[in-house]
Amino acid sequence: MRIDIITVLPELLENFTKESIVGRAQKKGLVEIHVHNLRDYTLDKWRRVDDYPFGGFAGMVMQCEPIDRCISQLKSERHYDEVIFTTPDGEQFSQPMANKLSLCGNIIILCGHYKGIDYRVREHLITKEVSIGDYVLTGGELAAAVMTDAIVRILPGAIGDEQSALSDSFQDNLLAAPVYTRPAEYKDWGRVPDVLLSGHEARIKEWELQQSIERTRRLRPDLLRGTPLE
Ligand code: 6GU
Repeated sequence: MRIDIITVLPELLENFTKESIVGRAQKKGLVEIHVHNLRDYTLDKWRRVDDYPFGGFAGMVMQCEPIDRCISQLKSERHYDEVIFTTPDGEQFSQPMANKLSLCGNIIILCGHYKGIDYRVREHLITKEVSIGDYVLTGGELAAAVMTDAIVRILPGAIGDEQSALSDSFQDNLLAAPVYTRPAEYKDWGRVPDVLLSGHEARIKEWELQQSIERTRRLRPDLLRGTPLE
């Protein structure tokens, strides 16, 4: 898989893509992440990529030309399954969307900024508009990082234990069960549940499922609406 991220703040994303599971997935050859500085694609001698909005509204608007030049260049090199724009008025990002995007060959993520982008870009170049939640960020870079992280970590082989991505909270619409590690007793904070120390695999699985259901009912009953567990 290949993810191309277009941004006016490449420094914000460069470290993120090198670190942790995303960094390791790249070294393993599971994904290539390329960060492009939008300013490298403007013909403006001041390297400006935004301008005042027609109509006299407040704020600045990202111009068509640098975005068009950058995306056209990428598209001339390979096929892209999606050209995503990060925007608070987009479709809400979710685990099913991450799952679907992780099956793509190549995607572009264009990070929104300022008051927005010239609407013609959205009509002519963008195939999918995505928000990561109902709050406003100063730019789309953190949203692009969130999406990239969620997509890359479920690529087969990205996480050491293949099982563990599938047993995540949300992967089956249930929150994950609590986990513990050594020591089995710490201060007076209570013991790790006996069943986890029993070595009885079937009983442990049963406990894990019961915990998941109980925590989901208590913390996120909305996830169970319309299911037999409601
Ligand atoms: Cl994708 N962008 C911005 N600027 N704010 C957001 C967002 C995206 N998702 C939630 N808030």
